[in-house]
Amino acid sequence: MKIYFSGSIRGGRQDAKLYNQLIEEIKKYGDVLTEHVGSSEISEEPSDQEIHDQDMAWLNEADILIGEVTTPSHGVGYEIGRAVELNKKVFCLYRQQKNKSVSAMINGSPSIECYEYSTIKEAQSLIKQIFSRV
Ligand code: 6IA
Repeated sequence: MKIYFSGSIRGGRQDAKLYNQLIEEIKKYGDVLTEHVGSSEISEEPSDQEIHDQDMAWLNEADILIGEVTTPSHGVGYEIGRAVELNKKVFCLYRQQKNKSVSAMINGSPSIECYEYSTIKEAQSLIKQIFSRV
């Protein structure tokens, strides 16, 4: 199983450690193609076009996309939309935030399953449920 994990980069890195914890959990179920999303250091960046083209190649290869969508990110939204068009299975996880809710275009899409969680334990349990069904 090839898994594309999406999480905010330029949209804000406040959840980077959490992404890393989620990726560690998701790795139990297959190969995560986008481990850098949970990386704590941003090393030398390739050009934007190289990033886009590489990520699209990985998305094409993936069986499933799992996004952590609490921190709004143009890139994550774009990847989710492209994944839906590619008929990939798409799951989004998010935490409840004050004065902020997940975009209706994500939460309202019949092609995307969204799940709220508040602790890493809950997220681990959701991930287990997701992979028991795909
Ligand atoms: O708009 P954003 O930057 O928040 O979009 C985040 C999403 O776009 C992630 O899910 C990634 O898949 C993708 N993305 C954005 N920037 C990069 C990137 N930069 N490398 C790979 N994918 C990216 C290089 C820095 C990296 C080493 C942390």
